[in-house]
Amino acid sequence: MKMQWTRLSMRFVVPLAMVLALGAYVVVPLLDNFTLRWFVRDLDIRSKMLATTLEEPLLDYVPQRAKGKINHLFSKAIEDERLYALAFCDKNDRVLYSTSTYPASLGCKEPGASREGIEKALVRLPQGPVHVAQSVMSREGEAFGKLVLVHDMSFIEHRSADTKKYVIYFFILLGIVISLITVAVAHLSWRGWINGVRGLLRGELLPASHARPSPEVSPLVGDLRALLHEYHRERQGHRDGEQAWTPERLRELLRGELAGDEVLVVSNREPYIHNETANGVEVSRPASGLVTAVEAVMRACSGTWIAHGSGSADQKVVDKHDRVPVPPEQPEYTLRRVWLSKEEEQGYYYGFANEGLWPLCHIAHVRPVFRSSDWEQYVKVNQRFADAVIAEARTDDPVILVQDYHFALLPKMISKVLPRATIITFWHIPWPNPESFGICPWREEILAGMLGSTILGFHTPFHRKNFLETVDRYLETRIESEASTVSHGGKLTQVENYPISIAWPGAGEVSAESRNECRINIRKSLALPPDHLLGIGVDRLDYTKGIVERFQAVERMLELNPGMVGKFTFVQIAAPSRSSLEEYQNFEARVRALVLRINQRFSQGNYVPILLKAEHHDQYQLNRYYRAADVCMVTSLHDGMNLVAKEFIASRYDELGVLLLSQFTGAARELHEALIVNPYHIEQSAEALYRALTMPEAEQKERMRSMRALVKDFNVYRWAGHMLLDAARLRKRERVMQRIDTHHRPVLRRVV
Ligand code: ADQ
Repeated sequence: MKMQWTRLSMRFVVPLAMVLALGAYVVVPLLDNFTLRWFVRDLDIRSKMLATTLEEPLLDYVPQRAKGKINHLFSKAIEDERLYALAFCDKNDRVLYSTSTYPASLGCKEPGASREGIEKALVRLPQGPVHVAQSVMSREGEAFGKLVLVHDMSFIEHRSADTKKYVIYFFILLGIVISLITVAVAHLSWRGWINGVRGLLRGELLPASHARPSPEVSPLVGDLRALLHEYHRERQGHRDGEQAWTPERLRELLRGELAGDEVLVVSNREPYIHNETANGVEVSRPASGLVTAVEAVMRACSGTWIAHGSGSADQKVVDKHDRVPVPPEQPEYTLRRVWLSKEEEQGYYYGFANEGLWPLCHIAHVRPVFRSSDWEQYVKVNQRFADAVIAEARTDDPVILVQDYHFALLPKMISKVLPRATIITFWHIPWPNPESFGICPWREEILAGMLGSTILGFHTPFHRKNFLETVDRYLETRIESEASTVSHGGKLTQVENYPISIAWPGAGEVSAESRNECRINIRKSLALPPDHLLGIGVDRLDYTKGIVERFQAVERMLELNPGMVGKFTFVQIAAPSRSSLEEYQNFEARVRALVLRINQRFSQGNYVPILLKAEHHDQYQLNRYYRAADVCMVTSLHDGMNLVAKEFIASRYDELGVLLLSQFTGAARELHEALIVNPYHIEQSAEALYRALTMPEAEQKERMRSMRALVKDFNVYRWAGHMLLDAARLRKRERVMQRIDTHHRPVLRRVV
């Protein structure tokens, strides 16, 4: 407080003192000098005029020695308040006639400077300062005397004193105004600076935004970013025992903390799909963020993955228990397939999950559709998967990882039969606010089903908070906000946020092609010159991914920067998804029509600005595109996390390339150095795209290096590790409680 006052008074007093000094020591003397000269000049003119007026009568009266007339003439003349005295001197400089006021000390001596036939001087007499002017008179060319005119100058001193006073007042006022402005400006810019730094520390400014930071914060951005990063790592290192998360560490954790415990995963999408093709049975990996993440965990911990067998050759390759070891090239875990009828798949998967829950949880302005028939299938299929899990479990307390919104009812169904099982449910998509969720006709059943979990995970604290508020609104529960637990029907559920990620090292790290080879080869395959600028987008063809908005941003960027036409191409790799739903068919048609329109608008010869590759690509191919690109655009309208953003970063071991990331993805909460955009704001995205394409390499490297360090540390093993560590902790506690219960209950009973 004291410091603030000192700073404030300094800002006020210093400018005030400076302005006053300027007024007193520079302006007032200058003004004094100026007014004096001005008045003297004025008196010179007056003297000359008076001398001319008096010359004629004097030429008559002096030769006549008409003393009376001369005295009368003089006394009439000095009635003018400024003319103080008059005298007439003869040729020999003797005073012949004078007014009584004429100071004897002046005599007839020559005054000072001569100008325009008049001699003049400023003289200080005891009575005050006077202006003395002498005008020589001649008759018929012969000088016969001179007239001495004495003007009173004390009025000049009075006026000068008055002027000085006003000037000082003016400067005091000016000083106060300037000081106040200085204080206000300093205060505002200080606040701006503080806000800038605060924003930076919260990850809102440059690192988190496509906007440039204010000039006063700019010099600090690099240092602050480095500092934040260091802090983030230190804090995490501290939490994780300063050990990096690797598949080995995850395995060790499973062996140590969950010694011998069985791990089961349940998801709708299977990690490997066997399909009949013209070349026989072929295996493929689905385009799914969930599969990408959980597969990495399953490889680390073995176990059994239970999923819907959706491939045309899936039944052909399983054993009599519907199991198949995977990955096919080097089996590490078991895939157990569950078969669904067309009707079940339609109602549970396409209907309730994807026409109901998916749009319900994503705010992408597509109306959810809820049908009772779909709900019935959803309940039925959840039960079928619960039965499959129970059948696969070799113990009564397995660790079960339930994946996503397809299985909201599963946790409760399993825990009824296996109450000692540790059920970790991870919700891969956002959780909406209570009002939005409230429109689901079976909201209570869904929430109660999920609360059958031991641990319930979301990507971000925001989704977790939304869930707790929803439960609070619609169910009779006890919520401990501090501990983030919900108690419902005698079961305690820990609700946490675990940001999902990708495996590290990513496929890009071990790829055979160098970055330059990727750049050249991909451009060659697209018939583009080697220096052509390339943007990349990789998504399922889903309306939540902001593909339309992305293309509109590309169009606007080309519109605003015609120099980019012919030099930049955007490649969209879009895996067809849920194509049997009308909403998705319409969406695909919209995307295709938009591409056609934009391409027609900007095409030049063979050049088109957007290349749409609406097909599935394997991870190896995706990585080649990521590494060949100058910019990757992730413009989801709403996304739980978004793994494409992290895959792009992982693939860029050259530390180049720019990530343009929607603020509505979970990833935006972590990847502060991406160019963050609001995908609904087309102008902003277009501007950010241009900025990405013209970003200097040094800045690209600085941003990419920082994001790579983060994704490396916050990888998928950490995601799974944290969930499993929490599970292990809860299991230990449960076991201790059970032991206490069995040993002490009889004692307690006896006591009672
Ligand atoms: P998704 O909605 O599927 O995941 P995302 O996280 O981006 O979204 O993952 C997509 C995955 O599919 C990526 O691994 C990507 O490489 C792959 N992919 C996309 N297009 C492909 C294509 N054409 N060919 C091949 N592969 C393709 C959901 C949630 C996300 C959340 C994940 C994980 O919607 O918010 O990040 O689960 O929890």
